[in-house]
Amino acid sequence: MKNIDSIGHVRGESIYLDDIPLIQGTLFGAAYGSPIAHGFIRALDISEAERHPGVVRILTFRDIRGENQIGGIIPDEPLFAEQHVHFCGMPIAFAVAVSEKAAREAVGKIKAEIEPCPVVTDPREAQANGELIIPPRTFRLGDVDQAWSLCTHIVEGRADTNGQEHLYIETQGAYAIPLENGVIRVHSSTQAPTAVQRAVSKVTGLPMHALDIAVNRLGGGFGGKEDQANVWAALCALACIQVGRPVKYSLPRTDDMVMTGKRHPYSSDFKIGLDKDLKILAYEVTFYQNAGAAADLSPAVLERTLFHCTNSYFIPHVRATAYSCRTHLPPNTAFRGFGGPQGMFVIEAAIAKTAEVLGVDAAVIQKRNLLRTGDEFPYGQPAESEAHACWQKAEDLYDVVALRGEVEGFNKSNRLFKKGLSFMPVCFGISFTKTLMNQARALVHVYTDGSVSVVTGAVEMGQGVNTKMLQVAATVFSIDPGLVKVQSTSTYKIANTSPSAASATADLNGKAVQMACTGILRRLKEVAALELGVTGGMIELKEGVVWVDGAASAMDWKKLVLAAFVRRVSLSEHAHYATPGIHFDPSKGKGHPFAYHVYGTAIVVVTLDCLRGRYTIDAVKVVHDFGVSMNTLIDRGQIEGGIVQGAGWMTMEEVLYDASGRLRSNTLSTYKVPDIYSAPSAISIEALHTERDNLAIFRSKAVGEPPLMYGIGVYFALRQAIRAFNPSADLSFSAPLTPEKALMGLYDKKHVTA
Ligand code: LUZ
Ligand code: MOS
Repeated sequence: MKNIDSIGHVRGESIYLDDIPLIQGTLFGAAYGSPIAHGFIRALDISEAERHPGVVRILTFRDIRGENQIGGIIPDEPLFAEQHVHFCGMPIAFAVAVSEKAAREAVGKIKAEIEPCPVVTDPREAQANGELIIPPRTFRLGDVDQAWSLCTHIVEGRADTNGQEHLYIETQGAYAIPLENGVIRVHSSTQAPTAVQRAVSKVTGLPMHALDIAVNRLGGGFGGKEDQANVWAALCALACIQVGRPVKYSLPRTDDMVMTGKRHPYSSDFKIGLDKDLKILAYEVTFYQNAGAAADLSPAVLERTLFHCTNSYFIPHVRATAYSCRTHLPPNTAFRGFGGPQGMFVIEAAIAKTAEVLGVDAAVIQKRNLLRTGDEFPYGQPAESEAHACWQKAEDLYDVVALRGEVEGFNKSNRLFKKGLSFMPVCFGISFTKTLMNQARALVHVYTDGSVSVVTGAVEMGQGVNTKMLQVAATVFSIDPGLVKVQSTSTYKIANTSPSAASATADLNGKAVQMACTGILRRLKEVAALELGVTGGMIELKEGVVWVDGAASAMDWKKLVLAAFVRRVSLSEHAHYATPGIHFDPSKGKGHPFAYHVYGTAIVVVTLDCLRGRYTIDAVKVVHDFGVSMNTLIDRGQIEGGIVQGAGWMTMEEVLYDASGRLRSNTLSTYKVPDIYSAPSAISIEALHTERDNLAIFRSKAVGEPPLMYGIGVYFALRQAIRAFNPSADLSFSAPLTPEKALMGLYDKKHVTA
């Protein structure tokens, strides 16, 4: 089934925040962010801004009625700076005016006198200063210290990954509207309506039932709107209460890029030990996460780095330590993969370096150490592994022997162009690592004409979750999908929602839809039995018709629904789903946190222009563990998008802060994401069908985040190509591997003088 939104999107009819028709009297906001990264406000002059034509109010922390606090996990993030500013772009004031233009002009007239303080942008420096968001976390398996003595080969090194701008097509924003009875409705471009509701409640002092947070759809989230939509919603709601009029703020791109956090950059040290057969025995890793100036979701992201620090491999002795380091960057936040990609990059770097030192193919080490069913992850959960199956199927299906032959042949016959080939296996755990977040609700109504309305806490952000929810309802009822509408979510319709995140949205909300529909169906079947005078027979609904004992009856769906209504039987159901069987004890670092894991293997081939440092991604060939995909079009779209986004992170996207903590890559001319010319020339996706029972909705495994990590393979394929040109190239593990870096790597000193 096609994504139900596709027609609305291509016709421009889909309604994003900025498409909501304006209510008369709407005012527009613009935030004034700190011009420097660290300091103390000594004076704030808003008088000129207040006099600017069209300006209605300039708000500061003094206008807050509740608490000046929007921190989610840790209360360490004021909405407005009071004295202390700790990142560039931190909101200090909010101008409200009759037009966007007037609001932005007013912001330009605000003057802050800020006494500057030293700025730290490097996580290792922050850690050395004791600037940690939370105490260090460690995951342990086996006994690493003992294991080194058993190792034949021990390799150490350092690996760094940079941040990543979410670059959702729709920027952040909110639109707050006063209703009657003291209620405020906030339209928000958020992945987390309830998180917005909590933040707005805290800042305004209004109880949660006075706040309807409505989300129609997002033009992309990628994690950037899991926690960081709260700010704009809180600003607009606060202003709305203060002036009694609707207030909207839809961020200009540069404001968005400057004021919001990104994927966490990490700097890491690794030590890996192998026996003579290249079995990895021990792995020790230390992660320095650049959290930025406040906690935001950093502690949870840090934890997922630890969960995925051994990727698809079984390593019997592991010690992984992670520091969440406070720097003076905007608070970094969730981004597709949520710390997992950062952890996986380091183990892949450790394996690549080992392979280089020993002069063996990295794929040999990778394959020899893949997880097997029953192997234990460092957090205690046993694996139900598809790692070998994916790898082997990829080798066979894509004829790796021939592929390698082509790469080697090409490299022999070309001096200034070199190809590289890498394998990237992926294993990603599905569930929020915070167990309590793994719950969802659905509300289903069947109307007397037989049409069906479904609403859940799921936020549609382009990932196709509404289509999947529709499919669940249509499948359970066995009716034409055209009879089902999926409504947009709001906190009045569905309460206490978890964010649409962690790849788990379709599973959690889909299960709730399944439960709600099943409840209604059970009652409908009872009605059918009464109507048809059946006792003890088997009643089924098949393609809109009631069947009795395997034979179609004269009663169809519409007649049945009407009969139920006449008999005063409820045609509505609200269901709650909580993932069974998961638990995790963070103090021990052990448990069974994930409902299941998604596996896959990508083979990546690149060509590097060794004169210019430019490169192309020739092919990404994937075998992906879908379980049983319930929507192959949507799932393939997610995989293609994930690969391109992951490759962008690894190659060309370069978030650049200068030493004073100012974002230099703050526009689309200085921050480059993959376009059609830099996307892989070919992406092949083959399914590993796994019939194993699992907790996924209709056994269709989650697909949002795992494919991003296939993109990591691009980095290592490029490294292979560089070394094909210059075997003694002394390359650091530092992503992104931009063409500039590739060029520098190709021509180290030795090579140039040789
Ligand atoms: N968000 C979250 C996530 O709050 N917890 C998670 O475990 C998670 N994992 C992936 C993406 N977002
Ligand atoms: Mo996310 S990184 O699943 O919001």
